[in-house]
Amino acid sequence: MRTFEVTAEDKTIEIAPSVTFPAWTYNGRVPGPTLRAKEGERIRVVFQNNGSHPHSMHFHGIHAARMDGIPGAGLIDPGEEFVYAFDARPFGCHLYHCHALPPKRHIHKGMYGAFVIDPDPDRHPEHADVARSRLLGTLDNAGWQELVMVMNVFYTNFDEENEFYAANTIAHAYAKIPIRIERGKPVRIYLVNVLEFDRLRQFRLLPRSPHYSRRNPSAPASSRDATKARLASVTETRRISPAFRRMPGSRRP
Ligand SMILES: [Cu+2]
Repeated sequence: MRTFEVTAEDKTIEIAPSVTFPAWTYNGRVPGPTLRAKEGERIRVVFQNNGSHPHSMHFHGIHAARMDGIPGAGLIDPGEEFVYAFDARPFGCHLYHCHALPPKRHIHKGMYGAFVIDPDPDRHPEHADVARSRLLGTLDNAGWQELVMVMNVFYTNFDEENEFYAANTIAHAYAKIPIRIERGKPVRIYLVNVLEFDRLRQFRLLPRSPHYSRRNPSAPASSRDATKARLASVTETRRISPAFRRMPGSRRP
């Protein structure tokens, strides 16, 4: 059993230097905390609404209808608490978000986050080594560099057209301060796109060097592999795990 505590609260956040945004948040941050569990593990999410509006948590994945976080099933008023309980499945990189009406508004205000379910190696004997590499807490997983990136967007002038595009909220932050990764150690990125109003956006890796490959991260990639891995397109509210070593049979429901 794994328990998470999540509180909804109104909070003004900074989305670019000196640009503030009146957000609705999970745990005071946008995106909300990344919730991670092992496939099949029982999850309890104790959700407290300290915000000014009704809110919920709607998890992508499989669970009972009464745990769906929609009106009548876990959508709660300010001051209330609800406990979502379900088994983590299927494994993969998922999204959770508020499903109060209209969801578009609640998502734009900042109510979303990544929900990662690691595969259980015992359930995937034919891919146990790859599953172990994805399972947090294993030695195999410790050999990876893992990043969570939530691609998000904000409009700040009420026109419902996006002005600030970001990964993890702060516009251009990684352009100014690149993410440092260790050479020779494989990288796995959990990428979630919660873009509103625009349909398509691309995620690009722009390395100069051939140090990565989708098939074997320790081998130099062919230029064809590199091109394929470099450009992954994700559509609105889709999520992918463009790990440079993908798990065969990885399910993306
Ligand atoms: Cu909400």
